[in-house]
Amino acid sequence: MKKLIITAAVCGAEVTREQTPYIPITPEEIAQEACLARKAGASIIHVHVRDKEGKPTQDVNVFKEVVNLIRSNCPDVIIQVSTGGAVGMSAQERLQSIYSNPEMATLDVGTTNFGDDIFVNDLPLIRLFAKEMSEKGIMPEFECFEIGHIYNALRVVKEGLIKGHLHFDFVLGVPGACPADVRNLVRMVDSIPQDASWTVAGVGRHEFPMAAHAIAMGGHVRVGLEDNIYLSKGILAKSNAELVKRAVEMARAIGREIATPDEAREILGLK
Ligand code: KMH
Ligand code: ZN
Repeated sequence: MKKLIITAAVCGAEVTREQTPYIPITPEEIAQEACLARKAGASIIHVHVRDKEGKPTQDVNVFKEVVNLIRSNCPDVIIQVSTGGAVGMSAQERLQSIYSNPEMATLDVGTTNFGDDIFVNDLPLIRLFAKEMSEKGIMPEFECFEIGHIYNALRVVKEGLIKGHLHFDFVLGVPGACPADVRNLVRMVDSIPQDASWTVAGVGRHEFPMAAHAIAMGGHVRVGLEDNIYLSKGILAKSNAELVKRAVEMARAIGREIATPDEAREILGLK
């Protein structure tokens, strides 16, 4: 099995200070959490940013500030910015993050129910994001909330908008979207090309059960406060690093080694 790539989704758009005091909000806090997560074993940091009031923003200047802070404090980590932003943002607003010079960006490849809301990712938006990322040499990670989303990704690949190695993230357990169930995961893994790589992000209490399946199946893992704020039932994680450390321990327990950022670059075909 290849070494395990751990992505830390350190902040997200939805989690509030009321839910957990440990969610990083300012650029300094986000960068600090990113670097501690790197030290704990993460090789990719999935980055969202917040405005001064703690609300989600896709402001390119805030992204640049966070990207620069992460690069100066932990230069080797792979930075993956979110183009998902938050529900209700326009496509142009969401796309701003890719102008902060990241190596990777998420590309949400389908519309989905997202709790009480609808997270809109129609094909024209997907094509626009794919084209812009390709032009800038940014590697997309295809965010799939449903199995059908995989086929949207494969469609834009067929249309020539994305070239090179393909990497998917199966986000399972979002209320209203595909449940976090091992049978769903297996079906999704079977639906991507054989030479593609994949990771799984289990939402809420599904974070570690999904990680366990992925570690055993040869996939990769995303953890972090964006997806789950608990270390165990009723116990808040005090940092992203604690969640990363748990994933590292799970992998080591079954003999799977952890990828460094450079090893992750190799696996993902990143230059
Ligand atoms: N905040 C969600 C609506 C992504 O980062 O690309 C979208 C999201 C996915 O988090
Ligand atoms: Zn995200």
